[in-house]
Amino acid sequence: MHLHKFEKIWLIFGGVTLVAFIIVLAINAFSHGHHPPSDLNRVVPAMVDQTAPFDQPGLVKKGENKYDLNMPSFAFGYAPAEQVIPLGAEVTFRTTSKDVIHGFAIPGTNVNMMVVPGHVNTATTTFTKAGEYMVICNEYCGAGHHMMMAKLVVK
Ligand SMILES: [Cu+2]
Repeated sequence: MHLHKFEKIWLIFGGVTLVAFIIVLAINAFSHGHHPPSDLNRVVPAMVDQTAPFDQPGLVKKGENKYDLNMPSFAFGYAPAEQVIPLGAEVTFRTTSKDVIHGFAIPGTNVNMMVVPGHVNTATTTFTKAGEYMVICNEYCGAGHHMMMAKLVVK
């Protein structure tokens, strides 16, 4: 089989690029210790309301300016629907779904989780700016998806 010189050059370029990509990916994954989710935090979706800490949704003080916010997700909202957070607080959001897959995103922060029934998900952020923040669902979950939100007031 005859290959034109330019075809050979592009094939070699493509192959080298692919190998370089895989090497960078492997180095990155091993150096940062990336691994699949461990499934350690599980909950029965039908029992969320009876399972701690979701039986008492809301803010829990954990230390000096550190809080846990236990906030179960459901069609179509979050509990509590509105929460006041002290300015400067480091908040660990903990959520799970009572029914279908939901999203849990807070625009303007690093919080952006997929909420899968049966699994408990957490994300931590620090609120350094006062104001109102929205928790929004970014996974289509049904007819009321566009109204699925909660309000966080940082002051
Ligand atoms: Cu949704």
